[in-house]
Amino acid sequence: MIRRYIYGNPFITEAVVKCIEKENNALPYFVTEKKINDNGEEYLKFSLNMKRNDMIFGLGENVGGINKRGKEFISYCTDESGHNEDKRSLYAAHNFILYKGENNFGLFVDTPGKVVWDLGFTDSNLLTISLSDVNANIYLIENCSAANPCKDENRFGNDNLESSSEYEKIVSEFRELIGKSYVPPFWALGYIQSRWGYNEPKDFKYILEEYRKNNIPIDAFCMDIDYMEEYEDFTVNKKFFPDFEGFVSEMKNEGVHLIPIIDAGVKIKEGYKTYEEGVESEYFCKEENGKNFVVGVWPGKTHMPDFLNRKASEWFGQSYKFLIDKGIDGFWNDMNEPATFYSEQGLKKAWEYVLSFKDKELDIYNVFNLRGVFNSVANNPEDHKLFYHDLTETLKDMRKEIAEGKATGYDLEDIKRCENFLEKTENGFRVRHDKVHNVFGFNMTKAAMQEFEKLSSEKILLFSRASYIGMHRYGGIWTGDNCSLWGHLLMNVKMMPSLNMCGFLYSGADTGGFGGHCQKELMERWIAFSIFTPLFRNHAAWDTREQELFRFGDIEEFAGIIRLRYRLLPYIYEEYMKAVENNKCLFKPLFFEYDSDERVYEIEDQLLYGDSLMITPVVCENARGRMVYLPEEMLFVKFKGDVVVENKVMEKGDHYIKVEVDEVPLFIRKGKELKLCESAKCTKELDMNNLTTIAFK
Ligand code: MIG
Repeated sequence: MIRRYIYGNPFITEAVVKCIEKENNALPYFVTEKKINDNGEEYLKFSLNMKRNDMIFGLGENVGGINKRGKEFISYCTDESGHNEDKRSLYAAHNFILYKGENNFGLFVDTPGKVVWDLGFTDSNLLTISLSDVNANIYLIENCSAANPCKDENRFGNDNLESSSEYEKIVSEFRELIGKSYVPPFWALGYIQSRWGYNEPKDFKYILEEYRKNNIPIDAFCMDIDYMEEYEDFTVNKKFFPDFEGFVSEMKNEGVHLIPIIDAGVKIKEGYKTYEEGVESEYFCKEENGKNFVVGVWPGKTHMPDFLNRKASEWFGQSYKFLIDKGIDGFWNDMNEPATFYSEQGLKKAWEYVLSFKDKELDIYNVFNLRGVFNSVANNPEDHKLFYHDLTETLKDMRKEIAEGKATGYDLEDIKRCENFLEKTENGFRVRHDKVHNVFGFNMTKAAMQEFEKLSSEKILLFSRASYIGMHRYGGIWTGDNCSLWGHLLMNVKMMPSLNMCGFLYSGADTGGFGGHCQKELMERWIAFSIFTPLFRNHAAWDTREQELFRFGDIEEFAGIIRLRYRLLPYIYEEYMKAVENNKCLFKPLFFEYDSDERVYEIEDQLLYGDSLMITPVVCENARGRMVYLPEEMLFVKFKGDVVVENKVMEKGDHYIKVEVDEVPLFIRKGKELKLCESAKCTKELDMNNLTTIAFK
């Protein structure tokens, strides 16, 4: 059952697709207080006393474990390249937790501003959730054991939903509230090669040739900012790509798709189409005085499209047409937290500060302050108070949708509350960016996907860096600038179920690590995990060791693992679709199924994958095997590359399994099966009708 608690005048984030009636009783479990912050403004704080063994799961894209108790997290979309264990914010704001206590429940805090989740960090037995103001929709999901809401007439109707644990039911009910997850085109489940620094056709062609020569399947390349003209969105560098269309179709004939990047900021340059259109129609975010806000990003000075303004969104979404017309059928949206290198105001202040110390003797504090000045100019939250979003047209459109019976997730009362939250202007409504920061990237991606549906009859691939719950309906996410670290492989493993709980099924990390120099063994272990993530992309920064799969020697070892991914695609696709249709997770913690086994709550490096499998990736350096815990008897299947080399029933309990660097272990659950096809050089050439089955009857 879902209950909705309305506090103050919440902004309509469009995270939910069902309009739940207002609950008049107080939110149970939590003490609710109004507090005053340092600026004298009111905010809401919810507190709950935790028992020693209570656990907290969820929060999507964040560092830390599957159980996040003990840490503090801040939902505030941030361009964060150091994904250390102590980082409190990454690129997303996924305000959903699954609480395991005396009463299990799900809680979704739907508010577009900053939210601080103190999960027993300040006081180990106290959970507090602090909002940045007094306005939010809070959804409590509990008592889901009776009627499962997700009994869908779906074409994969072989699910036994009655056997789901309460955790799974809570998550499913939440997922039903926020709407079905995005389904990418099938080719997007293939292997994607990427690197910041592929400049021209010959770079891509050379890599493709190596992949083909070495029998490594591949379906797509990402194109990073290098393909553009001076980092201008919706342009192509003519020097490098004199015949871009020809190149796109040449690659497509090879079964390879190109996925260009689109950045949020639009370069300020006379004569540049997107800039001029945006200025002309007033589609950019404005300062308080009405001047277009200027922010430095890749292209130099830019304006930020006002993605919260539906008119501006439509325009920006339509701008992708330039590339779609050239045969492009996939995109990744970057820098949409939004990431900022500097604001003019911030830069000015920084210089003033620095110059004030010129020729003076520095004490130790000043030395540190000075060193930090230019670092803090980038992605400075203070800049978020300098610009505004115009909601006038958006609200008109929402009212129209309600009148036409097309609105989901909000009614007239919600609109009125939202209008009260906003600042009234002469012609309508506006809001300062910091108050709605977390839905910026969401709206960029929504804008694109909504227009893609008009622009193309084909399904288009889209994934984004920043996100908010609700965005999972419009595209996938990659988890940003990780590093070539063993710890980041483990983080990838632990993050997948949390992302799935929040609806993000088409997701994955930069395999091999974005920053840093990847070593051979790390890459092998990483691809052996990423073959299970729907978004499977090898991506790296320009200044790191080249990490395409033929760069490490022993190429056949890499090739075999990628071919296994392709062999698994019938299973991956079917389980993905089942997860979408039934609002379930593809990656599940073990306790989602084996909830009565106390042991499994501690296990975070083994995951259930779809209905049939348990996966047990090797995430440790120099390991030639690992310990696994089997909550029941299972069939152990070990692949060397894409060939089965071991296949035996193992009983419940602890085992050590040997796993060489070119091997992939998995377990088939009792009464379940795994369907495999033969591998091919790309998804287009897979024969999905000729399947081999490995079953554990
Ligand atoms: O400031 O486009 O996360 O994947 O390669 C860096 C260059 C901007 C950040 C993305 C990364 C991408 C990079 N971008």
